[in-house]
Amino acid sequence: MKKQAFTVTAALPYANGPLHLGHVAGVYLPADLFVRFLRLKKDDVLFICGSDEHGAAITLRAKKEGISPQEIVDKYHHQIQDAFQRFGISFDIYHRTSSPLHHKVSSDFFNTLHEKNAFTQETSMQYYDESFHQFLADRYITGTCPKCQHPAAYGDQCEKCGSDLSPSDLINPISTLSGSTPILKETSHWYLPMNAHEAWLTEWIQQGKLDGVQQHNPSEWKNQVLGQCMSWINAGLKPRAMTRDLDWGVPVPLPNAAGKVLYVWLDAPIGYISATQAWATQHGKDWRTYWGKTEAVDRKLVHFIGKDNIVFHAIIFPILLKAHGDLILPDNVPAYEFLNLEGDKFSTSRNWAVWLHEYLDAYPNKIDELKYVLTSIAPENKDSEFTWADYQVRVNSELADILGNFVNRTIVLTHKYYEGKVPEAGELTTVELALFEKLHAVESRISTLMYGYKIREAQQEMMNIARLGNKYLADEEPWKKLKTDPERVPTILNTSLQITRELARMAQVFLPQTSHKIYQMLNVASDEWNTVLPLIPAGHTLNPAEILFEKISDELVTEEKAKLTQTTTPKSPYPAMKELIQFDDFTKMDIRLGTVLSARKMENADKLLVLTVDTGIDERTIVSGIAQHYSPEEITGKSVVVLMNLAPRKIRGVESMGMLLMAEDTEGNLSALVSERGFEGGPTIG
Ligand code: B3M
Ligand code: ZN
Repeated sequence: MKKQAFTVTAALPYANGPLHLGHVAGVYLPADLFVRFLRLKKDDVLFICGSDEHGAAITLRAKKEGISPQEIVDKYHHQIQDAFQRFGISFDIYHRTSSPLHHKVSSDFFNTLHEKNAFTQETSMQYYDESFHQFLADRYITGTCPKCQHPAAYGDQCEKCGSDLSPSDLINPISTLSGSTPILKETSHWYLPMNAHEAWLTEWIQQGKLDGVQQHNPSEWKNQVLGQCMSWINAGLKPRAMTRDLDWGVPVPLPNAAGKVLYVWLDAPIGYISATQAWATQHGKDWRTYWGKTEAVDRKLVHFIGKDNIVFHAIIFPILLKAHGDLILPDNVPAYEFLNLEGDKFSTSRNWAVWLHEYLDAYPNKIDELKYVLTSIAPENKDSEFTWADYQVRVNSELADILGNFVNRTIVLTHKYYEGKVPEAGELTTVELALFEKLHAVESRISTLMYGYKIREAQQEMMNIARLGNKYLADEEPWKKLKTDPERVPTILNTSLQITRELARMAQVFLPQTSHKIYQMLNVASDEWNTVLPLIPAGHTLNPAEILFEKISDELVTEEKAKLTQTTTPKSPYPAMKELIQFDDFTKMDIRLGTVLSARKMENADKLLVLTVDTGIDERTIVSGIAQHYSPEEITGKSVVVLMNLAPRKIRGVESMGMLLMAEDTEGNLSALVSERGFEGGPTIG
């Protein structure tokens, strides 16, 4: 039989924000457990990930934070990488798509496809923002959804009704750059004629065959993945643009393509290949080993992703891989549904999230607790929900009361009765023999479940080992038998210690730190999977017992829930900051110092003063709403900051030319930005 080997990828997170528990539960943790299992099985495996640093997801975030796209990706790449590392996600490499290597690999990939005539070039009319001289990516256009009338749908999707849209579907489109109505302008792009690939895709997805040769077993694919793929294909695949007019991304490596970059969903999956190349170079290996099959090795490509990425990994990327040639297509695409949080969707903009890095900061010693809970509720086949109360129950009544309790009793009793030395087992009874048989069955069930991506159930099987152990101790009651049947006690504890060792072996996949602690208590080195579990010899000395899991307090639950509500309904006395403006917006303002020559109250208006201000270039009238903060006498003679070029406006019949700049405190008191120094000739301070 061919040896099987794996190249496992986890979706490249956009480097546009931190990771939350939804990302972790629905991609990275299951991928990591799968890989840890394969490594323990001594399968050949490479685990690939990295930051996705291109596309509108990045440029929009940069616009929002008022910094450059490069600064955005640098900031979040490092934050994400650090959180993965602290949480113990064991990628072989965490690469990034802004790297020169990735730019080269994806350009070469594009060129290969271009040379093979995999693309067609087409012109079309696309929305263009005239004031920004820019074609608008789908996400830069908002408008009314044609299906549900939601007024703030995006050019690619309506987040209210979930419809996939294209910008031309939107009613009253608006550019988010300028707020104005974009015009349609001709542009030319390279398209992937997906329609031309329907026939082989159908055979490949439904039967797992490529050119008649069996590649994978479709019955191992999740129903949702098969279902989504077939509904795309049945609806008819359309040509899809693989390039964009954008100034951020991998430039299209062809003449006459200035200002055009590769579509992010073209370059991002190629990121798996460039990351492999980076790793291979570092380790003196040939990257092709991980992307090809040989006579001897059946290499399986596995993509762990969220359900919103299915079409890209199960349809578009396979078309690209096949068109390129000499590369394997995915063997499976385990896609996860979504995790919700305390009854609501995770939302970055509403800050309705538990952020991974914040959890790690607060609970650096509760990493396995989080892994356990997230795996228990992993959204494998349907959406699921994280709540802090459920977290508490699972840690306290499962990890602490079952697993922790069993290991602790076993070690503590051995210390108490035998000074920490493993007692010699007497003759095993049918109870022990049945128990060992069950252990063996659990081990092989875990193996089957893991190879079938049923990671949640596999973890439950590991817990069943602890349950078996607890029941064994409760049934046998060594603390009573010490008096009634002392001959049996060494056998019971010896057996419990062997169960503990099996638990530690399986926990290497699910609870690595806990496994490490148990091995330490047992004072033995960690075990491989593919061998019969070695027995701990009689007379072997154990280390002292250590508590594996502390109980989660009610206070922790209350505090964490409070944190969620606090950040969504700010108690701050300050109003939220207004939307960011660009430097260009700011420089349009002509701001100067002026001197108030005279001031009077506006008749019949409590709030208004009519001022005559010397601006250096003129004397002008300004009506200002500061009467409740300054009397005419107080303000006369003061230097004030004047916004000079605000369009004139008639206020109660008096034409006001410009505006005084004021600052407002939390009580609503205004103070003029009065200069300490006298006015000398109206310098521009803007
Ligand atoms: N960054 C989308 C996402 O995070 C995208 C995945 C790329 S995988 C090649 O959902
Ligand atoms: Zn809609």
